[in-house]
Amino acid sequence: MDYSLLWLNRKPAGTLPPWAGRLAGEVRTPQGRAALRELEQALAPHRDTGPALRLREEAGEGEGYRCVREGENLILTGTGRGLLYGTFSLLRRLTLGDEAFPDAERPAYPIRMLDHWDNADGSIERGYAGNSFFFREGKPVCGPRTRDYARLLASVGLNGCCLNNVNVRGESLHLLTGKYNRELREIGETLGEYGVSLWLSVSFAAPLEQGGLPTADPRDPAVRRWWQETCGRLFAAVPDLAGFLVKADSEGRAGPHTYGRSQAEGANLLADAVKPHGGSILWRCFVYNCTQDWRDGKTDRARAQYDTFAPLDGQFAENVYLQVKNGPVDFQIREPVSPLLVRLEKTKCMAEFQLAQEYTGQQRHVCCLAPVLKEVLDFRGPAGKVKDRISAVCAVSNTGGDFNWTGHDLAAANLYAFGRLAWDPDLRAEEAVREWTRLTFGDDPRVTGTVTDILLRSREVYERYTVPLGIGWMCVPGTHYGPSPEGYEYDRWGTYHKATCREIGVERGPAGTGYTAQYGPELGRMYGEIGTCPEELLLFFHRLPYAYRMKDGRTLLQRIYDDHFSGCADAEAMAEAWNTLEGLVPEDAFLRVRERFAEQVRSAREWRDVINSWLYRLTLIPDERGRTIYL
Ligand code: GCW
Repeated sequence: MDYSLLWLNRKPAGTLPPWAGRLAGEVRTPQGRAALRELEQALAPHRDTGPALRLREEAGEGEGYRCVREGENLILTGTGRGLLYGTFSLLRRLTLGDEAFPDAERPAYPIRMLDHWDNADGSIERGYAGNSFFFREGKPVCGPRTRDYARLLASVGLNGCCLNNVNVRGESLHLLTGKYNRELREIGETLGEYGVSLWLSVSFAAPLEQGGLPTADPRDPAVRRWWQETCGRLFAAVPDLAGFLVKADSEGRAGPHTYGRSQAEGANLLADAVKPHGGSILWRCFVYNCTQDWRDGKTDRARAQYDTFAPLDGQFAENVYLQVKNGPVDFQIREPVSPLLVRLEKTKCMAEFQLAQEYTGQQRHVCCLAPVLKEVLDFRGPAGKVKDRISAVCAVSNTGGDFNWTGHDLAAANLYAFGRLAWDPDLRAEEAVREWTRLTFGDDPRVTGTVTDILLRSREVYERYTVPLGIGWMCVPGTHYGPSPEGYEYDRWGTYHKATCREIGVERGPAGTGYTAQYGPELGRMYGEIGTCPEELLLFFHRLPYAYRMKDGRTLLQRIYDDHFSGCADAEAMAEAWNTLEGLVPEDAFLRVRERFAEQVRSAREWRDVINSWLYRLTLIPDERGRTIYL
C-alpha cells in the first residue's frame, strides 16, 4: 500500500475479553455493515458458540451508542452510525488495554467535519502533505484511499468532509453543475459508508459564472430559481450531499455585498435552495477589507467580522451555520477567541480551526494544536463556555497524498486530536495526544513520554521563537513561512504592528480601535486594561513602549529577546529528544521526523536572529544578558 493507516495500523492484541471471539448481529445499513467489517478485521473472531459481541442496530438518525454487558456477552446498540462509533471506541479501548467501556456515548455536535482546500487540478491551497487525494488532473477521483480516509475520520468520530477549496476556481466550478455527478456520487457513497457526509464549496457568483445570468443578486427571482433548479438536480444525483460551504465577500470573492445585500440575505438564498433536500449552508464569516491602506489608522481588521455579523444575529435561516475562525484575524499562533463565538445568541455557529499549519510551521515544524483547540472550546464568555454555545465544529484539513497523510508524522496527532475533541470537547488535550501517541508508536514508556512531551510543549515553543505576545504576522508574505518582520507592514491586508524605535503594537482598547468592546463589558474591560490583559496576548490588544515592565519585572523588549533565545533552544532540545528514540520507533518514521526537525531547528534559529536583530537595530537597546544579536 502506498500510504499508512496511521493510528488504525495497531489492532487489539494480547488477551482479549471472551466476547471478542465471536460476533453476532443483524445489521442493515451500510454503516452497520462497516462496523461489523471493522470488528471482523480487528478481532478475527474464531468461534461459533459461546460469549459474543452482539450488535443491535436501531432505526433513526442518532449517532450515539450504548454498551451493556449481558452475562459474558457484550451488547452494542445504536443506529448504523452509532454502531460504527461504538465499534471504533471499543477497538481503541481494547488496543490501549482499557477495560472500562463507557455505558453510553454520543457526540457533542451534529456536524464535525474537515474542510479541504483541495483544487480540481490536484493542488491544495496551504497544503503541506502532497497533492490532493480527492482530485487528479481536473477531476474528482474515488479509490481505496477514499475509503481509508473515511475510516480514519470515523475512527475519531468525524462525520463530514468538504471536498474542495473555499476559493472555488477553474474546473471546481463545475462540481455544482452536473459535469462530475457520477464521481461525486461515488465519493459520497464511499464516505457515507463510514458516516462521513459530503459537502461542497460553491461560488456565490455561480449563477453568473455557470448559469449565464447577468447577476448573482440574491433578490433577483431568476437567481433564486437558478439555485433551486441547480440544487434539485445536484441533490438528486448525489444523495449523500449534505450542503454547501460558502466563502463570500471575502478576499476578492463575490457575495451579497457585491449587490448591496446583507450576509443574511446571501446565506438564506442558498439555505432556501438546499432546504427541500435536507441540506445546510455553512457560511463563512471571514469577511474583511483586504485592500486596506497602511496609513489608515482607524480601520481595524480584528473588528471586521463581528461588525459585519453581530447586527444580523437572528436573521439567518435555521439551516445556516456561521463558520467562524477561532480568532478574529487569521489562524495565528496566538489570538484571542473570536467575539462572534462568544456573543452571538440567535445564530448557529460552527467554530473553524486550521490543522493545515499555514502559520504554524507548515508541517515542517512540530506544532501540536490540541492546546489551541482546548483553549478556544473552554473559553468562557458572558453567556458560557464556547464549547457549550457552538453548534458545530470544523477544521481545515492537514492531509494530502503523502504516505503519512500529513507530511510530518507528528502532525497526524492534530488530525486525531481534532476528531476526538470534536466528539467530546471535555476530553483533555493531554489525553487525546497520549492516546494518539500510544496508538501510533505503542506502549514503550520512553517513547510515549518523549513524544507526548514534545507534542504538548510544541505550540508554546513555536510561539516563543516566532512571534510572541499575540502580535502575529511577521512571516514572509504569500508563503507565510519564515520570518519577515515588516513583510506585511505596508501591504493591503490590514495586519500591522506599527513598530517604531519606541513602541510596538496596535491599541485595540477603548483609547484605540475599540475592538475590546466586542467582548461585552466584563471581558472587554479585562482585555482593555493593560494591567489585566493576559500577558500572552498583550501585543494583540495594546501598543506599548519597549521599556514597559512585564509582571516578572523584565522589560517588554527583554521578554521578546528572551523568548526568542529560549524558544530556539527548546526547539533544539526537542530535536535532540527525538534522536533518543532511534531504534524505539519504526526506522522510516524516525528518519522522516529527524529530517523535519533539522529544518525546524534551522528555521527557529533564523526566526530568532531575524526578529531579535530587527528589534535591536530599531531600538538600539542591547540584550541585558549580552547574547549575540546581529547589528
Ligand atoms: O489565511 C488565508 C489563507 C488563504 C485562505 C483564506 C481563507 C482559502 O492565506 O489561503 O483561502 O485564509 O480562510 O479563506
